[in-house]
Amino acid sequence: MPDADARAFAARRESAVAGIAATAVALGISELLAGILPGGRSLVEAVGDSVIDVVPGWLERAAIALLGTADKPVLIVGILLVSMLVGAGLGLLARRSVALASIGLALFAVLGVAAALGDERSAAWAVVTSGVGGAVAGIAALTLLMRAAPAPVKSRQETAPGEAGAGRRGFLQLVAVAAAVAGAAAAAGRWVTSSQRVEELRSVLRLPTPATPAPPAPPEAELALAGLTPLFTDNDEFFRIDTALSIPQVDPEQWSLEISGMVERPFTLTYEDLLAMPQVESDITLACVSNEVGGNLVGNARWQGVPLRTILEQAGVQEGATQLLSRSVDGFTAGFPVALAMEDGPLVALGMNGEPLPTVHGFPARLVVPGLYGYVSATKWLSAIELTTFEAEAGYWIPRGWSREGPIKTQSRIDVPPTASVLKPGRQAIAGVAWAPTRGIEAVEISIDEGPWQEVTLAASLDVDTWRQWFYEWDATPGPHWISVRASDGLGETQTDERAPVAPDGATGHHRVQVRVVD
Ligand SMILES: Nc1nc2c(c(=O)[nH]1)N[C@H]1C(S)=C(S)[C@@H](COP(=O)(O)O)O[C@H]1N2
Ligand SMILES: [Mo]
Repeated sequence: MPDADARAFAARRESAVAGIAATAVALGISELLAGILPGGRSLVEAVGDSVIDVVPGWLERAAIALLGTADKPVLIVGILLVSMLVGAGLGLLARRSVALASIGLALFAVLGVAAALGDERSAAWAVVTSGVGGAVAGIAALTLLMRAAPAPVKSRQETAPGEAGAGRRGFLQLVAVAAAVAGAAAAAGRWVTSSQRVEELRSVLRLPTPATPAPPAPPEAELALAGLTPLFTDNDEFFRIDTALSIPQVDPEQWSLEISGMVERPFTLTYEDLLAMPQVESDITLACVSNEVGGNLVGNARWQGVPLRTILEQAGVQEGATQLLSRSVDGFTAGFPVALAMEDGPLVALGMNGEPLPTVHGFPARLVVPGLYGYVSATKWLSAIELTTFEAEAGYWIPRGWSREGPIKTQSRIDVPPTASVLKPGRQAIAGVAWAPTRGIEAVEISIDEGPWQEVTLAASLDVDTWRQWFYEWDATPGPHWISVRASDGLGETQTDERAPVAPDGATGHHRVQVRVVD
């Protein structure tokens, strides 16, 4: 009966699908374990390496000639396809006996484990654990899927058509869940593996000594006062702003920076090219436009890199180019006036506080532009610099309600005493930081309880592009008090007390703390 044939075929097809899904779960879970276990090794990759080892030289050369650098991905895809074929076979076997198919799946895992054990960089227990974990997950998936698979031909004739339909739907849902689990586990495992690789490469990197080092920070630029923000922000403490859900893991050996658009000579720089160019070191305070008055989205670092101008001069900026638009590997973009890019100061930064850029701060390269908020300038995981116009394209945040241009507004902050402090009467330190990158800080004043503005003592200036510490010795009297601060920049402009929200171009207003002085 042709109808029965068709149903028998459908049942076989479902078993094959179940076998493929279960094998995918096994591979996915083994990839996940390989990623998170120290000394873990992708079994799929290990099999790939073993294949390369046994393939005759002429075949390997032919593959490279034919596929170029795609030879490895093609090999991995091949291994995955073969795995899926094996999975389909195991699924068909599972119709006879799930136990036999499970043994088959376990043997398949043993193959991967054997390949990975041959790799001296991997830890045996991690390899075995990921193999066992993958096999167990795959067997569990196969058992569940075979149980959910619509009934075989004979009994199906006894079930009502509606019921059979529901069984099929349930089965397909389970297959979809298995596929999703497999995909998510594999992706997570690969992500952890690549971040470990990038971290490994980064940790052995040594940046060249800068041709133009920053002068040592004058000791008088940093006041020894508990609670006051340090002059340089530790990399671990530096604020972070990211639009990407997961931090890009960029392999510097694969990375390059493209300079294109309205330039005479478009070109591409590798990480090695950048390391070979004369390096400059400079101290620059980076601030986020979203920093509220008194907020912490600001940090100061000693950056090392190649002056943006050097790169632009090499490319030859065409007349008519008004915007320097930078792109990140994660799709983020930021743009600022070309005129600013040609000034002294902006860097394609490779180093931060004496080490290669931390991954979260843009490794291997980012832009740092003194005087501009990060959202228009400080592209991390930089991938391209394009000379263009402001009309042609707007940076990531501009259509989202932020101003096209983003110069950093002068801000000042009270760090000591923190708001809501309870203090003893008598001599008390009031201290903080103030910044107006490119303009510098000329004066800082405080006001107690809305009284007259009084000048504070400024620490020595590190650089006009960085924040400046300040302090004041206060004779505290019992009672509640308000302390306000305001700064004046190098152009003589004093911070307005008018409050403005962070959008569209940065907050304004004076930072104020409330304290209680109790005898
Ligand atoms: N690729 C990328 N670069 C980016 C961002 C981002 O989300 N993605 N945020 C920008 C913003 S808004 C700021 S304030 C700075 C923050 O840099 P940090 O995270 O190193 O402190 O990075 C800028 N560069
Ligand atoms: Mo920002």
